Amino acid sequence: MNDEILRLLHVRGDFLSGEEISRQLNISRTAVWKRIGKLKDEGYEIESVPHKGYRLDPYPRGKIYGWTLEQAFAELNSRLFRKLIFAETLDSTNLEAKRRIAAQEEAGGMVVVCEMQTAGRGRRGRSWASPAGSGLWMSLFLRPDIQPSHAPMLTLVAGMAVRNALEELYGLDAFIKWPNDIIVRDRKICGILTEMTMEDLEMSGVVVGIGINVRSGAFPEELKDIAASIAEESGERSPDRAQLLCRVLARFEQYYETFIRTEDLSALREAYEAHCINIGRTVRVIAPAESYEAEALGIDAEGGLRIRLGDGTCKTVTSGEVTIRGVMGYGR
Ligand code: BT5
Repeated sequence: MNDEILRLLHVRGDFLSGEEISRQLNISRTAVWKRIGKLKDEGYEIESVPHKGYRLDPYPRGKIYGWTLEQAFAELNSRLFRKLIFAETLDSTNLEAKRRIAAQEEAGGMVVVCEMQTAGRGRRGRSWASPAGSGLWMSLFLRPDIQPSHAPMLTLVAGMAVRNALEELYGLDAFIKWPNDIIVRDRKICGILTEMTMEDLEMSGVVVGIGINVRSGAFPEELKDIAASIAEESGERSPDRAQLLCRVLARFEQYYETFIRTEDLSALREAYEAHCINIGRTVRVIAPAESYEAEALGIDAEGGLRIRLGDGTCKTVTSGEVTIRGVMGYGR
């Protein structure tokens, strides 16, 4: 019933009287009033004005509406992304994508989005804070015909897509911190987690999880100094997450096509390096057995980071092997 009220308000797009709702749904005016109250408690931004009725804010600040995403997704008319799944709450969009893939034969091109993750995941068992109303938490499922060793390159492809979208939509001066973070003013605005799916011991597909912070008010205290968000950085009161989703998908598709054509990052390398915050700077390389400083020179066609050590020798490190830290601040 609450869904029906929402649909009526959505279709109307303007004020709809309590009387009209009660007539259409065959419930009492008091029942309408109570249900509207409940929907507001759930975060739906519904304005109530005496003698006019109720109006659903079409550009909500605090909540993603599933149909707004669906509509924007349909209009995107992507060749690559064919299916959108939206849920209010999930443990993790990556886990949900993997469950769906395991349960049924999913074609590639599925996108999973949710409003809130209860167990958002970072790399190496770390967690990703994903409160409601705070971000765009999404996973892309793809079935690229590539060698499994090339799957991690999709993290870099996704990073380029997000960086670009943030600059285009909000004018943010966003940088990529190799391999998987997007940084604005020295704080992390987006993290990416790429995982492979397996079938009969072979790679069957890739799940690219992307978390973009839209508003940081609800973040835990310990993230205050390390997390950035679109609202905070751009001053935009209500970043439209449907628009953001579509822009990220569109840019991803564009870079992905180039990636698939060459099956590596050779054609994207220059563009990646142009926005990678580490290049030309000293980084701390943290490997399981040792940690040292080096100069980051660029990336190679496989997405590894090329570095120069103190003694002048050059080598390439991969994201599976090492973690990189800026020497001054988060990215620098
Ligand atoms: C990442 O891991 O940066 C990958 C994050 C991927 C999140 C997306 S959301 C949709 C999809 N579904 C999932 O379950 N995950 C993906 P890592 O490099 O390990 O960074 C994790 C670290 O970032 C944590 O240990 C915190 O220090 C910090 N962190 C946690 N939440 C954050 C947030 N919302 N914003 C900025 N930093 C955060």
